[in-house]
Amino acid sequence: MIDLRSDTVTKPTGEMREAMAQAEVGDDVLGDDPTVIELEKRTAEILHKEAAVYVASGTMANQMAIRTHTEPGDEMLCDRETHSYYYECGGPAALSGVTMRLLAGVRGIFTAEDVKSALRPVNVHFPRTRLIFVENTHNRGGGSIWPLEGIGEVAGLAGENGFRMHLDGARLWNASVATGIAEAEYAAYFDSVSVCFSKGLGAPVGSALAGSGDFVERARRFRKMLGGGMRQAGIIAAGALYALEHHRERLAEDHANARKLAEALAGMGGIEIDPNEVETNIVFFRLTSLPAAQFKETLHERGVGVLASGEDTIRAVTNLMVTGEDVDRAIEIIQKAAAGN
Ligand code: TLP
Repeated sequence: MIDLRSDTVTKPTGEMREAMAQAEVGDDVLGDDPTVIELEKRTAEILHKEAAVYVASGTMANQMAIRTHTEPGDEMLCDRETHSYYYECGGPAALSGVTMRLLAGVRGIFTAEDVKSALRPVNVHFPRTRLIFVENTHNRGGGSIWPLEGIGEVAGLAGENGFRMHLDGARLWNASVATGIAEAEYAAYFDSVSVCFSKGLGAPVGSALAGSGDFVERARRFRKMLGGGMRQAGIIAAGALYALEHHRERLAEDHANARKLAEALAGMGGIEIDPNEVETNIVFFRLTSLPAAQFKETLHERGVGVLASGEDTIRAVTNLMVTGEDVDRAIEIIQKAAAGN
């Protein structure tokens, strides 16, 4: 199976398993798991933040950030396709009592002008806008990368209006490798940043939420409240630490594979895609004559895993388990299926 459903499907490598087997552990809720401490320290260092907390998932990191920044009744501004709105089970409403004001970004990227048009005058009727939420790279935007300048402009407005800024950086690693802009340069504009170890980096479990010391201390309480206090978590943190140190630079291979796939798809009948929009490891394409659900099934039967992300849209994500030769093979299989053979 050439599994392009997501970059979450990766399995730990031999070296990663070895690091996990050898990991020193303790009780992380009591604060003495040395491997978790090391992972949190290293993550904070890379992002140039005071502190970080290791959590079970990207969803948990985002939800903890929203809960920590807001009070019930507050409003957050985000793109209409953002992961926290689209795929987190209504978490902001359920867990934080927060409403989401959706901005019409382009491929997940909104502008300071979009934020300006959502500003409210101070008035007793209105919810308090508290948080601006950015996703970089943007999943449903097709792995799109936010321009640093645009982030700066949005952050400038946030500063003027007393809004907090959160970055869903599940794939911030991909943005940095693709642009050469360090993770910390992006992170500098945000009060909090979530990053995932279990996507492109290939670790089996976990994400981190980083920010100021006070912010992370408060977020830790919400992690406990949500049942996310893990005990000998060093076992999984060791996999994350290994991935953090060894798998960031290789994301360039995933990007090259995604680009190769996109360019081949662009030449196929029955498929619409602009390969220039493929900036990192996520490839979305549209089928002009076949339903996506059926196309996905056909590919699955022939050994290629993809996701149907809409009636006529397919998502393919390159990852650690997929080689250049796998992509060549996937291209052949997709071409046949798209031609109805
Ligand atoms: N994305 C998953 C699915 O949930 C769609 C995927 O296969 O791409 N932020 C972003 C930008 C994400 O893409 C994801 C996961 C998360 C947060 C949540 O991470 P987890 O799955 O660890 O909760």
